[in-house]
Amino acid sequence: MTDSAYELYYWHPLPGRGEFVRLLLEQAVLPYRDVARAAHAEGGSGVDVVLDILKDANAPVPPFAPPILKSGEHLIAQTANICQFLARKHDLPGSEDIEAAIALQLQLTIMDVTAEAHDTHHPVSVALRYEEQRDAARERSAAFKQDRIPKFMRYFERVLERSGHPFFLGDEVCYADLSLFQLVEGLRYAFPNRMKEVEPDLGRVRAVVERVSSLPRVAAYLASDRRLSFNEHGIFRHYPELDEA
Ligand SMILES: N[C@@H](CCC(=O)N[C@@H](CS)C(=O)NCC(=O)O)C(=O)O
Repeated sequence: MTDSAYELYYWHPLPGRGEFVRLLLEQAVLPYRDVARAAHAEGGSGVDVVLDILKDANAPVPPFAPPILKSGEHLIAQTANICQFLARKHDLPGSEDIEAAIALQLQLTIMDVTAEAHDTHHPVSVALRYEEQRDAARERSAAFKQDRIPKFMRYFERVLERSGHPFFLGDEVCYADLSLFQLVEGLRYAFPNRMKEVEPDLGRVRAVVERVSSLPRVAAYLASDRRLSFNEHGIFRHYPELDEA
């Protein structure tokens, strides 16, 4: 690790929104310390370090929620904002002019559907356990599967069709492509039955997912123990009763 390494703060062991940032850091080969994960590996809590930084009174602009990227003295939050910050700072695809606006537009849309995926298991309140809002979760999941998954995914399919390129912005992968991969993988985990029904119409989206997973750095990351598997504490959760027809 170098002095200039970023610090990433995200609840461990949830992949959650932290994973969108990790994929970008890994693909761009930007050195980072996964702080909560490191604390957990050292016998501490993967939660307390995040709570501590949320309370950090010294930050000029305190973040509201993780993921949080520490860059020098600054704490940067909001997943899409972190992605754009890194793209700009390191001159990555999707960092300039109109492309910057388009990459951010796509990333924000991915974050919208991600929030809706979260709300399928927590439709009433994040302060309640899933088991306390199961009936509402069934209702919310039914609508998400019926209307929202196809609407969002067909939108991404349409964007890729118009692009006419292997990725959203052209021949090079941008952070929104990496996040599309994570979104599709998350939805496949959470709603495998529904995704099997909608995926046949999503040839371009599936091709991007395949291309992203085959990028050498992403492939190495996915095969490493740094990659966190989806689980029932994160955003994309698999509850069989919510995936039923
Ligand atoms: N819009 C924010 C949402 C951040 C967010 O909701 N983070 C979750 C974890 S994935 C959290 O800890 N939220 C705490 C809260 O909302 O009180 C983003 O995209 O980063």
